[in-house]
Amino acid sequence: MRRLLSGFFLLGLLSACDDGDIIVTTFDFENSNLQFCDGTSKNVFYAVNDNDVFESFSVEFSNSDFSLNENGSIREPGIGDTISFDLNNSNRAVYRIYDTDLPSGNDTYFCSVVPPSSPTVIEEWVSTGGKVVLYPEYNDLAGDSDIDGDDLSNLEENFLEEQDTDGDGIPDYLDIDDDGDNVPTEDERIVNVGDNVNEDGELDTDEDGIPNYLDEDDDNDRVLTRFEVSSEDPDNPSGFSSVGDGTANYLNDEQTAEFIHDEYIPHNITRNYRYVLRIDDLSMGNPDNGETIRFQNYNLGTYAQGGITIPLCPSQDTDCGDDNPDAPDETDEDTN
Ligand SMILES: [Ca+2]
Ligand SMILES: [Ca+2]
Ligand SMILES: [Ca+2]
Ligand SMILES: [Ca+2]
Repeated sequence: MRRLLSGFFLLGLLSACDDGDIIVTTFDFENSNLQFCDGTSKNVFYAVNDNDVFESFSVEFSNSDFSLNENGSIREPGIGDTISFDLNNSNRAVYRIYDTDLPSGNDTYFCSVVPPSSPTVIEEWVSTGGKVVLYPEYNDLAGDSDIDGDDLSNLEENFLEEQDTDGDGIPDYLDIDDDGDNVPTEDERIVNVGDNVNEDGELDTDEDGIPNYLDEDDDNDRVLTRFEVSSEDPDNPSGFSSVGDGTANYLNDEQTAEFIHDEYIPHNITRNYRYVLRIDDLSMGNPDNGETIRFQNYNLGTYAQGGITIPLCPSQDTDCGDDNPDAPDETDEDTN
């Protein structure tokens, strides 16, 4: 095991300073995909390597912000919120080498009050100083991602320019209803046999070149699609049809009945993000031999979370956020 450890040191060794300490700026666990568990007395981010050497690197800490909710996610992301804490007696980073691989279900090993007796730890390094910095960032900003699920990629919705067709403060790449007419973009892109399309092949009922999903008056009858509704169902243009063939009024320029209202369909979306974990000025000590390793900025890796609901409100919808009907709130007093 001594040989293994020496090799491990040499890999990351860039320079050595003069008073016995070794300074390294890379490490085998950097940029790992992290796992997370919350035990009764601590939370743990960790990474495991079961290839040539059976080893792990973990960060144990107590912080009430980091407990899993019933959905298995950490908490509402606060993009831009950096969380940091010092490594000390209760918050610590631990590097271990084992005699064999860890059992499946690593959470048990890292988060149990009494860890399993196997595998045996044959080498252990514990932090003697450092500052953990955790920051969340979105993980879905690639050009070919489709954050709002309307089948148009971020790039196709001009996400770099933050295009906002309906001016509701929600850029198109995050907006499930890009023209604000209460018909979801996803639905306004369904082309059936016989439908009019524009030169891009997009549904364009009134053939003005503007696809329905970006057209606030889809049939060009001078009544906005969002108002071609019934008073019983004011936020659903698709549900209002007054002729026998089932065509909704908003797609029929001979029907101009309107109902003025200020209803908006829910705009919440789900997003993927990740926590990036970095440790500044990390020093790791080996109690067995008194050796110390130092790292200036140790980028341990990222912990990814997907499918997190992000509440969004069109700026014109003044009621939005007060009584979200999708929120499980049993105390919500709804007068309807
Ligand atoms: Ca969109
Ligand atoms: Ca729409
Ligand atoms: Ca059109
Ligand atoms: Ca219309």
